[in-house]
Amino acid sequence: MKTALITGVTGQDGSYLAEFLLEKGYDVHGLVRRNATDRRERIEHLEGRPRFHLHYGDLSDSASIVHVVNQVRPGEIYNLAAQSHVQVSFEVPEYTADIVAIGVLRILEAVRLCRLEKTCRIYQASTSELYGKVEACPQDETTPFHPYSPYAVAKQYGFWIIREYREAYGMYACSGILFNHESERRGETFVTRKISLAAARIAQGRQEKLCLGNLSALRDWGYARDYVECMWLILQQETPEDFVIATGEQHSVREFCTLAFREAGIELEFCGEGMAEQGIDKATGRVLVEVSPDFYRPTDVVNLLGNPAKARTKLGWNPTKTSFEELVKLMVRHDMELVKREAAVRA
Ligand code: NAP
Ligand code: F7E
Repeated sequence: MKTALITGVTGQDGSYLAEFLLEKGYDVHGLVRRNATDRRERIEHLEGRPRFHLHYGDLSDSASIVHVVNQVRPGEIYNLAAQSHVQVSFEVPEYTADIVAIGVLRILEAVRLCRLEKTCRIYQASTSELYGKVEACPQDETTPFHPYSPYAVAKQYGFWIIREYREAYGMYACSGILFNHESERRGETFVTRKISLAAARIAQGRQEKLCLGNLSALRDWGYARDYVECMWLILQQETPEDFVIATGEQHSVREFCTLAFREAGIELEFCGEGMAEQGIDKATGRVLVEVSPDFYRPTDVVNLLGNPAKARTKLGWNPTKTSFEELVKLMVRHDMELVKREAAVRA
């Protein structure tokens, strides 16, 4: 039986990956950190399954990682744990660097200390944020990096230390350079989920308006459930290599908003420019979307578009299994139901 260790198992991707690996017959171990509420809603449905195990640990704590790696002795490690919010990384840059950069080093060293470097394959959750202030469009595996936030700079260290250990020690360690991927399990402060939830709440009279930052930012948004398959495929290749995982399609935050509100039954019209731009309900004339400086970043990445050609050919992966339109629909439909249930509980 194959054994995998997932850091970040309580996150969006970790929960989908755990499901995926359990389906494939793996023994799945997840690293969780202690928190006061002990809420693990994304993996609640997996807890208690015989092949699903949780271990306390923290990427800031080398000893805990060595202990878990030694106990589990995994054949595959998926390092998904991170302080993953770009805007938050401007507020907690040192912590972000500790987890997102040095955390990767701690995992690599734990594998070496446990003498697993010849048998354990490591996947590192890298990111399109490495392209940052983009130097070419679309971006592929050969595009130069220009990280543009404390988060991205830390991820760049993670990318290079993985490559260094691959070359220095012959370890099977590689990075998936994943472009934004979203789902009904996305954290509520990332822009897509913030929009899908707000559209559902506004449509059901539970929220007045939605305040956003840069509406013109462009992203290549895919579906997280489709992307975890690539993480696994990357570790099943004969030789370790890095891959860009993206859809090859680009949309703006404004466009995401328009589609999400339409799915919730509201036709929006955007008027004005910059901070004065507003999203207005065509039927009632009510202002439902406003721009706030609170959601602008000191430096923002505004033009991400990935080229998934290598993943398509070498991994045989289909980048457009779930279209952008389907992604928006499934998020809004999920949140419409969620808001309905919340309202019923309160009533
Ligand atoms: P997420 O939902 O924010 O999940 C992050 C996970 O990391 C959570 O399980 C969190 O645990 C855990 N974590 C945070 N700090 C930790 C620490 N100090 N020690 C141990 N665990 C810790 O992120 P995601 O969207 O699933 O993304 C997964 C990975 O892919 C991240 O590394 C992210 O940077 C990267 N990535 C994401 C995207 C995307 O679009 N989603 C794109 C490219 C790369 P708690 O539940 O306790 O907070
Ligand atoms: O922002 C703009 C914002 O926070 C997307 C992480 O998973 O993907 C994610 O990082 C864009 C940015 O994601 C709001 O300025 C406008 O340009 O949803 P986001 P992100 O920063 O792209 C990458 C690949 C990762 O690796 C990260 O871990 O939307 N935007 N208004 C807003 N963003 C937010 N959060 N909130 C707003 O109100």
